[in-house]
Amino acid sequence: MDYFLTEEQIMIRDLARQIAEEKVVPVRRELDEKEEFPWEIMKVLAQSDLFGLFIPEEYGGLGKGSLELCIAVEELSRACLGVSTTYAANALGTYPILLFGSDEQKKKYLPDIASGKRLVAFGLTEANAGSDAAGIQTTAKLEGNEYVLNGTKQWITNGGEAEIYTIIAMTDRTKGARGASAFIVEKGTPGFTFGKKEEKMGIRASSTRELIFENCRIPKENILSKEGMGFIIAMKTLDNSRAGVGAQGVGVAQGAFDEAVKFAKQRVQFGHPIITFQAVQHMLADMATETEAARALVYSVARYIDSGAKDITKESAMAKVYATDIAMKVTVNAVQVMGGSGYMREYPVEKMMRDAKILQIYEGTNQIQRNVIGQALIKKQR
Ligand code: COS
Repeated sequence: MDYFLTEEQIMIRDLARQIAEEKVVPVRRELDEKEEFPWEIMKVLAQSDLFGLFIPEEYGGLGKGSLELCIAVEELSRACLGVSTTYAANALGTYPILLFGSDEQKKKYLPDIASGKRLVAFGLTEANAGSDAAGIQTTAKLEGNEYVLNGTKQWITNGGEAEIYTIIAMTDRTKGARGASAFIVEKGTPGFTFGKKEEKMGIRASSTRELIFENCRIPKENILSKEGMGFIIAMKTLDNSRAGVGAQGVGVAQGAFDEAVKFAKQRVQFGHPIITFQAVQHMLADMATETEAARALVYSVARYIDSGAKDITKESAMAKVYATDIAMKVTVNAVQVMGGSGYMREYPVEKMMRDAKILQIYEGTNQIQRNVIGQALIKKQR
């Protein structure tokens, strides 16, 4: 399919693909087995300027948009979702600053993020606030010139490894969603520590930790926008980021599909390569079609975001839910096409299947995405 990418977008795709093939594929199994954070690969991405893709030129980035980011995320995901999650979560954590930061905050933080010198993490989720994002209990209380943070964030991607954290906390619990605010917190601030690294089913190269705030004092200038804007900042951040999760789905589906086709051409049963059997062909045909459909939707939504459209909530949710449901289906079927071999660690598809599951869960479960789309449909009919 021709997606009418510009020469520059093709260059970004080829660069990310080359890094994925040369630097990620050879180590992905080891990273998964050892649950090792992919610092070496992050350094390569930084040297290749890929951290600066979506950051404006005036803050040291390349000034590209959501489509370029999705293209890079897709290529990395084709090789390893643990690596691409680390990279994509950095963008997730950066969006609050990019969308709501003051010029001063942008000047202070974005150049280091664009160069890959400092990683970012987004802290919204808590033990009792997952789908119910407005239910967070971490508090931020203004005392003189400082906000004092107390509470614990759970399952934070890049936790412990990142140096910059965008945190949602309640400044006024009585106001519900309208009582939340967003803050920038730097690693090393007294009162800010990390819990143990979580042991996960998949995306094991990525780091997932608790963030613990105990009377953590930050300058009051570290608030993003103003008090009460935290929930909106979180929602707009997710609106911008969810197309990227869709791109992760497209990438891992493509990776699994490629493996399944390669295997089906080589594996001989009943005297013929199994790809000549219609039962296998039909599975591969569906996998190819659905992956392409997911890619078309993700790219369209990314272009829609880049057009400056104001309301992207429904479209982002659509890209996320469709592409990640397809990713789960395609990776499961890649294992099925490859049979016993697909189930073995010697081949990469069992990892892809384990990895893909998180895409239906994080950045809003796929049930929440359907709620978001449903709510948008109700609003439109009013
Ligand atoms: N953009 C702008 N504003 C938004 C918005 C969006 N995408 N979504 C909601 N809002 C606004 C609403 O308009 C409402 O404003 P008012 O107070 O002026 O009416 C306010 O925010 C509260 O919205 P709502 O009542 O819809 O909030 P709910 O508590 O019902 O929650 C969902 C809405 C479920 C959509 C939200 O909690 C959510 O996205 N949950 C999933 C969280 C998630 O993705 N977690 C993953 C972890 S982060 S990696």
